[in-house]
Amino acid sequence: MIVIGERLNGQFKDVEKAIKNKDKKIVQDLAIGQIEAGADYLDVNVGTAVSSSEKKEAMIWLIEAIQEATDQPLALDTPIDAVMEASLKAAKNPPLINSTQADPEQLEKYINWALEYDASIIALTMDKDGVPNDVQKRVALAGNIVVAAMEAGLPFERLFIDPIILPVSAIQTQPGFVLEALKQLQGLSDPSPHFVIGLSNVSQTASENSLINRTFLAMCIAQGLDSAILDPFDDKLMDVMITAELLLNKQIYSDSYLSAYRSSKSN
Ligand code: THG
Repeated sequence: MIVIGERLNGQFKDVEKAIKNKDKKIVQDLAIGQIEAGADYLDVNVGTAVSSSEKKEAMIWLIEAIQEATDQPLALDTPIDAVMEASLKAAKNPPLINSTQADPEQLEKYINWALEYDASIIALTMDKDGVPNDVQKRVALAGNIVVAAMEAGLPFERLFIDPIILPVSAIQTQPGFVLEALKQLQGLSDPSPHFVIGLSNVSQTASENSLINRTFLAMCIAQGLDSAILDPFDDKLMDVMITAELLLNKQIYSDSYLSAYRSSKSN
Protein backbone atom coordinates (compact mmCIF):
# COMPACT_ATOMS: atom_id res chain seq x y z
CA MET A 1 0.00 0.00 0.00
CA ILE A 2 1.07 3.54 -0.69
CA VAL A 3 0.21 5.36 2.55
CA ILE A 4 -0.56 9.07 2.45
CA GLY A 5 -0.60 10.53 5.98
CA GLU A 6 -3.70 12.71 6.50
CA ARG A 7 -2.72 14.53 9.69
CA LEU A 8 -1.15 17.69 8.24
CA ASN A 9 -4.60 19.10 7.53
CA GLY A 10 -6.01 22.35 8.91
CA GLN A 11 -9.23 20.43 9.65
CA PHE A 12 -7.46 19.12 12.74
CA LYS A 13 -7.46 21.56 15.65
CA ASP A 14 -3.74 21.15 16.45
CA VAL A 15 -2.76 21.88 12.84
CA GLU A 16 -5.19 24.80 12.58
CA LYS A 17 -3.59 26.32 15.65
CA ALA A 18 -0.07 25.68 14.35
CA ILE A 19 -0.89 27.44 11.07
CA LYS A 20 -2.38 30.44 12.89
CA ASN A 21 0.53 30.72 15.35
CA LYS A 22 3.20 29.76 12.80
CA ASP A 23 4.30 27.00 15.17
CA LYS A 24 6.74 24.93 13.13
CA LYS A 25 7.44 22.37 15.85
CA ILE A 26 3.90 20.94 15.86
CA VAL A 27 4.00 20.59 12.07
CA GLN A 28 7.45 19.02 12.04
CA ASP A 29 6.60 16.55 14.83
CA LEU A 30 3.49 15.47 12.90
CA ALA A 31 5.58 15.06 9.75
CA ILE A 32 8.27 12.91 11.38
CA GLY A 33 5.75 10.95 13.44
CA GLN A 34 3.67 10.02 10.41
CA ILE A 35 6.76 8.90 8.47
CA GLU A 36 7.84 6.72 11.40
CA ALA A 37 4.33 5.26 11.50
CA GLY A 38 4.57 4.27 7.82
CA ALA A 39 3.53 7.24 5.66
CA ASP A 40 5.05 7.28 2.16
CA TYR A 41 3.61 10.73 1.38
CA LEU A 42 2.48 13.53 3.67
CA ASP A 43 -0.83 15.12 2.65
CA VAL A 44 -0.62 18.91 3.11
CA ASN A 45 -3.92 20.81 3.33
CA VAL A 46 -4.51 24.16 5.04
CA GLY A 47 -8.23 23.40 5.38
CA THR A 48 -10.24 26.21 6.85
CA ALA A 49 -7.48 27.48 9.14
CA VAL A 50 -7.21 30.74 7.19
CA SER A 51 -9.38 32.82 4.82
CA SER A 52 -9.24 32.20 1.05
CA SER A 53 -6.92 35.14 0.39
CA GLU A 54 -4.36 33.76 2.87
CA LYS A 55 -4.41 30.14 1.66
CA LYS A 56 -1.43 30.40 -0.65
CA GLU A 57 0.81 31.94 1.98
CA ALA A 58 -0.32 29.42 4.63
CA MET A 59 0.28 26.48 2.27
CA ILE A 60 3.80 27.65 1.41
CA TRP A 61 4.58 28.18 5.10
CA LEU A 62 3.37 24.61 5.84
CA ILE A 63 5.39 23.10 2.97
CA GLU A 64 8.55 24.94 4.01
CA ALA A 65 8.15 24.02 7.68
CA ILE A 66 7.77 20.33 6.75
CA GLN A 67 10.72 20.43 4.35
CA GLU A 68 13.01 21.81 7.05
CA ALA A 69 12.44 18.52 8.90
CA THR A 70 12.17 15.91 6.13
CA ASP A 71 12.55 15.22 2.40
CA GLN A 72 9.56 12.85 2.37
CA PRO A 73 7.41 13.56 -0.70
CA LEU A 74 4.26 15.63 -0.19
CA ALA A 75 0.70 15.25 -1.44
CA LEU A 76 -0.31 18.83 -2.27
CA ASP A 77 -3.98 18.96 -1.27
CA THR A 78 -5.76 22.08 -2.52
CA PRO A 79 -8.61 22.73 -4.95
CA ILE A 80 -7.29 26.21 -5.87
CA ASP A 81 -5.23 26.44 -9.08
CA ALA A 82 -2.99 29.29 -7.89
CA VAL A 83 -2.25 27.54 -4.59
CA MET A 84 -1.42 24.31 -6.44
CA GLU A 85 0.94 26.06 -8.83
CA ALA A 86 2.78 27.84 -6.01
CA SER A 87 2.95 24.58 -4.03
CA LEU A 88 4.45 22.73 -6.99
CA LYS A 89 7.16 25.37 -7.18
CA ALA A 90 7.86 25.07 -3.45
CA ALA A 91 8.01 21.26 -3.28
CA LYS A 92 11.58 19.96 -3.13
CA ASN A 93 10.88 16.38 -4.20
CA PRO A 94 8.48 15.11 -6.87
CA PRO A 95 5.09 15.50 -5.16
CA LEU A 96 1.64 14.02 -5.60
CA ILE A 97 -0.90 16.53 -6.94
CA ASN A 98 -4.10 16.16 -4.86
CA SER A 99 -6.21 16.57 -6.91
CA THR A 100 -7.91 17.24 -10.25
CA GLN A 101 -11.51 16.61 -11.15
CA ALA A 102 -12.38 14.74 -14.36
CA ASP A 103 -13.61 17.69 -16.44
CA PRO A 104 -11.50 17.68 -19.64
CA GLU A 105 -10.02 21.17 -19.24
CA GLN A 106 -8.97 20.74 -15.64
CA LEU A 107 -7.61 17.26 -16.36
CA GLU A 108 -5.46 18.56 -19.20
CA LYS A 109 -4.11 21.49 -17.16
CA TYR A 110 -3.30 19.37 -14.10
CA ILE A 111 -1.82 16.45 -16.05
CA ASN A 112 0.43 18.94 -17.83
CA TRP A 113 1.56 20.22 -14.41
CA ALA A 114 2.31 16.62 -13.38
CA LEU A 115 4.51 16.25 -16.46
CA GLU A 116 6.19 19.63 -15.99
CA TYR A 117 6.99 19.07 -12.30
CA ASP A 118 7.78 15.33 -12.52
CA ALA A 119 4.82 14.80 -10.18
CA SER A 120 2.23 12.08 -9.71
CA ILE A 121 -1.45 13.02 -9.67
CA ILE A 122 -4.73 12.03 -8.02
CA ALA A 123 -7.74 12.38 -10.32
CA LEU A 124 -11.20 12.28 -8.73
CA THR A 125 -14.11 10.51 -10.43
CA MET A 126 -16.23 13.64 -10.13
CA ASP A 127 -16.90 16.59 -12.41
CA LYS A 128 -18.62 19.95 -12.25
CA ASP A 129 -21.88 18.12 -11.45
CA GLY A 130 -20.36 16.82 -8.21
CA VAL A 131 -19.74 13.31 -6.82
CA PRO A 132 -21.73 10.72 -8.81
CA ASN A 133 -24.56 9.04 -6.95
CA ASP A 134 -23.88 5.72 -8.66
CA VAL A 135 -21.21 3.27 -9.87
CA GLN A 136 -21.61 3.80 -13.58
CA LYS A 137 -20.61 7.46 -13.72
CA ARG A 138 -17.59 6.82 -11.49
CA VAL A 139 -16.41 4.12 -13.93
CA ALA A 140 -17.10 6.30 -16.97
CA LEU A 141 -15.13 9.23 -15.50
CA ALA A 142 -12.24 6.91 -14.59
CA GLY A 143 -12.19 5.87 -18.26
CA ASN A 144 -11.94 9.53 -19.30
CA ILE A 145 -9.10 10.05 -16.82
CA VAL A 146 -7.10 7.09 -18.16
CA VAL A 147 -7.56 8.25 -21.76
CA ALA A 148 -6.44 11.79 -20.86
CA ALA A 149 -3.32 10.44 -19.10
CA MET A 150 -2.51 8.21 -22.04
CA GLU A 151 -2.93 11.00 -24.58
CA ALA A 152 -0.72 13.33 -22.55
CA GLY A 153 1.96 10.65 -22.08
CA LEU A 154 1.69 10.43 -18.27
CA PRO A 155 2.83 6.96 -17.14
CA PHE A 156 0.08 5.07 -15.28
CA GLU A 157 2.42 4.49 -12.31
CA ARG A 158 2.05 8.24 -11.68
CA LEU A 159 -1.76 8.24 -11.93
CA PHE A 160 -3.97 7.68 -8.87
CA ILE A 161 -7.73 7.39 -9.43
CA ASP A 162 -9.94 8.35 -6.45
CA PRO A 163 -13.53 7.01 -6.65
CA ILE A 164 -14.42 9.34 -3.71
CA ILE A 165 -15.95 8.05 -0.52
CA LEU A 166 -18.52 10.17 1.33
CA PRO A 167 -19.63 9.80 4.97
CA VAL A 168 -21.68 6.65 5.55
CA SER A 169 -23.62 8.61 8.17
CA ALA A 170 -24.96 10.87 5.41
CA ILE A 171 -25.39 8.58 2.39
CA GLN A 172 -25.38 4.92 3.24
CA THR A 173 -25.33 3.68 -0.36
CA GLN A 174 -21.98 5.34 -1.16
CA PRO A 175 -19.54 2.79 0.33
CA GLY A 176 -21.12 0.06 -1.81
CA PHE A 177 -20.78 2.24 -4.92
CA VAL A 178 -17.08 2.79 -4.21
CA LEU A 179 -16.45 -0.94 -3.68
CA GLU A 180 -18.24 -1.88 -6.90
CA ALA A 181 -16.45 0.87 -8.85
CA LEU A 182 -13.06 -0.39 -7.59
CA LYS A 183 -14.00 -3.91 -8.67
CA GLN A 184 -15.07 -2.83 -12.14
CA LEU A 185 -11.96 -0.68 -12.59
CA GLN A 186 -9.49 -3.53 -12.14
CA GLY A 187 -7.88 -4.28 -15.50
CA LEU A 188 -8.85 -0.85 -16.83
CA SER A 189 -5.40 -0.55 -18.38
CA ASP A 190 -2.09 -2.39 -18.38
CA PRO A 191 -0.22 -1.36 -16.34
CA SER A 192 -3.00 -0.29 -13.99
CA PRO A 193 -3.18 3.14 -12.41
CA HIS A 194 -3.21 3.28 -8.60
CA PHE A 195 -6.49 3.52 -6.71
CA VAL A 196 -6.73 5.78 -3.67
CA ILE A 197 -9.42 7.09 -1.28
CA GLY A 198 -9.54 9.67 1.52
CA LEU A 199 -10.47 6.95 4.01
CA SER A 200 -11.53 9.09 6.99
CA ASN A 201 -14.29 10.70 4.93
CA VAL A 202 -16.30 7.48 5.40
CA SER A 203 -16.56 7.91 9.17
CA GLN A 204 -16.93 11.68 9.46
CA THR A 205 -19.46 12.60 12.18
CA ALA A 206 -19.75 8.91 13.21
CA SER A 207 -18.81 7.90 16.74
CA GLU A 208 -17.14 4.57 15.80
CA ASN A 209 -14.81 6.25 13.34
CA SER A 210 -11.74 4.08 13.83
CA LEU A 211 -13.78 0.86 13.52
CA ILE A 212 -15.58 2.10 10.41
CA ASN A 213 -12.29 3.23 8.84
CA ARG A 214 -10.49 -0.07 9.33
CA THR A 215 -13.43 -2.21 8.23
CA PHE A 216 -13.91 -0.18 5.05
CA LEU A 217 -10.16 -0.18 4.35
CA ALA A 218 -10.05 -4.01 4.42
CA MET A 219 -13.05 -4.19 2.07
CA CYS A 220 -11.49 -1.71 -0.37
CA ILE A 221 -8.11 -3.45 -0.36
CA ALA A 222 -9.91 -6.68 -1.30
CA GLN A 223 -11.31 -4.84 -4.36
CA GLY A 224 -7.94 -3.54 -5.49
CA LEU A 225 -7.32 -0.33 -3.54
CA ASP A 226 -3.54 0.09 -3.33
CA SER A 227 -3.22 3.53 -1.69
CA ALA A 228 -5.08 5.53 0.96
CA ILE A 229 -5.02 8.90 2.66
CA LEU A 230 -5.35 7.85 6.27
CA ASP A 231 -4.25 8.35 9.87
CA PRO A 232 -1.00 6.37 10.24
CA PHE A 233 -1.12 6.95 14.04
CA ASP A 234 -4.14 4.60 14.23
CA ASP A 235 -2.28 1.36 15.05
CA LYS A 236 -5.32 -0.87 14.68
CA LEU A 237 -5.95 0.61 11.24
CA MET A 238 -2.34 0.02 10.19
CA ASP A 239 -2.52 -3.58 11.50
CA VAL A 240 -5.61 -4.21 9.37
CA MET A 241 -3.93 -2.69 6.32
CA ILE A 242 -0.84 -4.87 6.71
CA THR A 243 -2.92 -8.00 7.41
CA ALA A 244 -5.21 -7.42 4.42
CA GLU A 245 -2.14 -7.29 2.18
CA LEU A 246 -0.80 -10.46 3.79
CA LEU A 247 -4.07 -12.28 3.10
CA LEU A 248 -3.90 -11.14 -0.54
CA ASN A 249 -0.37 -12.59 -0.75
CA LYS A 250 1.25 -9.16 -1.10
CA GLN A 251 3.43 -9.66 2.00
CA ILE A 252 5.37 -12.77 2.96
CA TYR A 253 3.94 -14.58 5.97
CA SER A 254 5.95 -14.98 9.16
CA ASP A 255 4.72 -15.02 12.76
CA SER A 256 6.17 -11.53 13.14
CA TYR A 257 4.78 -10.12 9.88
CA LEU A 258 3.46 -6.95 11.56
CA SER A 259 6.79 -5.93 13.00
CA ALA A 260 8.63 -7.11 9.87
CA TYR A 261 6.45 -4.79 7.76
CA ARG A 262 6.97 -1.89 10.12
CA SER A 263 10.73 -2.27 10.27
CA SER A 264 10.93 -2.57 6.46
CA LYS A 265 9.17 0.82 6.27
CA SER A 266 11.42 2.58 8.77
CA ASN A 267 14.63 1.54 6.97
N1 THG B 1 -9.72 12.38 -1.57
C1 THG B 1 -8.57 13.04 -1.81
N2 THG B 1 -8.03 13.90 -0.92
C2 THG B 1 -8.67 14.17 0.24
C3 THG B 1 -9.87 13.51 0.54
C4 THG B 1 -10.40 12.60 -0.40
N3 THG B 1 -8.13 15.05 1.12
C5 THG B 1 -8.86 15.46 2.30
C6 THG B 1 -9.72 14.33 2.82
N4 THG B 1 -10.48 13.74 1.76
C7 THG B 1 -8.85 13.28 3.48
N5 THG B 1 -8.35 13.77 4.75
C8 THG B 1 -9.17 13.84 5.86
C9 THG B 1 -8.66 14.45 7.00
C10 THG B 1 -9.45 14.54 8.13
C11 THG B 1 -10.73 14.00 8.13
C12 THG B 1 -11.22 13.37 7.03
C13 THG B 1 -10.43 13.29 5.88
C14 THG B 1 -11.59 14.08 9.33
N6 THG B 1 -11.40 15.08 10.17
C15 THG B 1 -12.16 15.24 11.37
C16 THG B 1 -13.52 15.85 11.09
O1 THG B 1 -13.66 16.64 10.13
O2 THG B 1 -14.46 15.51 11.79
C17 THG B 1 -11.38 16.10 12.34
C18 THG B 1 -11.45 15.42 13.63
C19 THG B 1 -10.40 15.84 14.60
O3 THG B 1 -10.10 17.02 14.77
O4 THG B 1 -9.92 14.92 15.26
O5 THG B 1 -12.47 13.28 9.54
O6 THG B 1 -11.47 11.98 -0.23
N7 THG B 1 -7.93 12.77 -2.96
